[in-house]
Amino acid sequence: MSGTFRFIHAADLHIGSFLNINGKPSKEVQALCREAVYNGFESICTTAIWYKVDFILICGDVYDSYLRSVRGNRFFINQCLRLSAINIGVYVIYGNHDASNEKQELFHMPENVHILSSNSVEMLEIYKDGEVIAKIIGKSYRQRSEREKVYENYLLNNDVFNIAMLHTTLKGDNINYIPCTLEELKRVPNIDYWALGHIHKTNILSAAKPVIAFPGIPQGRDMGERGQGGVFYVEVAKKEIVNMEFLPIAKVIYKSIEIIIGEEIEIVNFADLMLEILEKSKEVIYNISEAPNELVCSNEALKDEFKGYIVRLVIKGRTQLQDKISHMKDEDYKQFIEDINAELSLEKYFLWVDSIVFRTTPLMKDFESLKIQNSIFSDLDEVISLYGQEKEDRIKLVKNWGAIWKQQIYTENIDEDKFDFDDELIEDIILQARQLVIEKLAEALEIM
Ligand SMILES: [Mn+2]
Repeated sequence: MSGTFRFIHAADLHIGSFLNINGKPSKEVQALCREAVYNGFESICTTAIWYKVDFILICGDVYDSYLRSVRGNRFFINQCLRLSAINIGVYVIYGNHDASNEKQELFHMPENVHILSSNSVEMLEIYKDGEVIAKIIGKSYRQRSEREKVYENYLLNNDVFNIAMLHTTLKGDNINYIPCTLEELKRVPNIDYWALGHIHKTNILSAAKPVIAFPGIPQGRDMGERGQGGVFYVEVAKKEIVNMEFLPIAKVIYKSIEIIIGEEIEIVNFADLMLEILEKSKEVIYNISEAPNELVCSNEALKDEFKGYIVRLVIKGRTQLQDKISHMKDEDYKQFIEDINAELSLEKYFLWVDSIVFRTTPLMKDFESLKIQNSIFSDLDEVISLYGQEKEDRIKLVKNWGAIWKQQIYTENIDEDKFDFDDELIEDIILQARQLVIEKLAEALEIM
């Protein structure tokens, strides 16, 4: 059919970076962590060939650093050459991590690779069977930060399917990575598809015309980049999107697993705790084959390449072990994790426990009976309730914790000297503070 084509929308490859993992996993897992980001791009190209797409879009951060390594550059080119052999085009804008910075490419790019200019907005016409089927418009970053609202110059007429590429935080007040809002993008006329990059989490912000979407990072590299990574696959016929899917790419997934102890079986020692952890972890391993992906996908071929999970265990619940847990020495903590990982050695998929976060509380009289005994406990609950989600008091509370805390949700320009936080962590801190106050009060009032 005339005007029918398909493409893949990817972003944030970060070639040159590796997966963070604690402890000493097997050599195979270590090698996997070193290679996973490279493998991710290779899988994207294999997928493109498998799905016979016409072109691939890469919306910024091809490389992890603008000092593109020889290896990274070579790898990118070699993969693009595979696509060139069957006429698949590659359209790239550079982002903050690989801003062009007037630096020369280390090698010549193959003819199928088109890197959009960093000097001015560039528009390319895409031909198929001698006809223009689409236009692609965009601009590469010149520096590590770009504050110009480039998308205001994304001006196209309405004759074919128009794709706009943009590397942005999609926040009106962010001056480093092109300030813009969803509404501003929607106001740009005649754009059918906004191919965004920069945010490492998959997010479809507008599902109808214009589609506005972040594919996220294809292969997460730390606990901040949890969940299945992948790309979008889009089919267009007669200027309309007729199919859009998320295709998983990541071979290794970072995951947080919550385990609540003490509900069914009483945990009296660390051996009990370990058994409980092993049981829950194995459930995760054996469920992988059923549903490793949260989003719709039909990428059966790649499912077989899935390798495993790097997990953070969050242990919650009431336990008589609380005293021992809170006085656990660093070396005992490390040994405990090592023992768990030894027990979980390679199944069909690996599961590596990277860290354990204890959010347990001691066994004690239930809170309702404490409230009856002393009204101070009701007062405590009232105070705590002031800090519910996104209230002014809560914002004040976090401010009071000091400048050492900094929300770094975009995993860009991470400030290593600051504690990163999210809503989940705030909840945890409040919960623990509440618990501590209850314990101390009960102790002081001698009602334990
Ligand atoms: Mn990025």
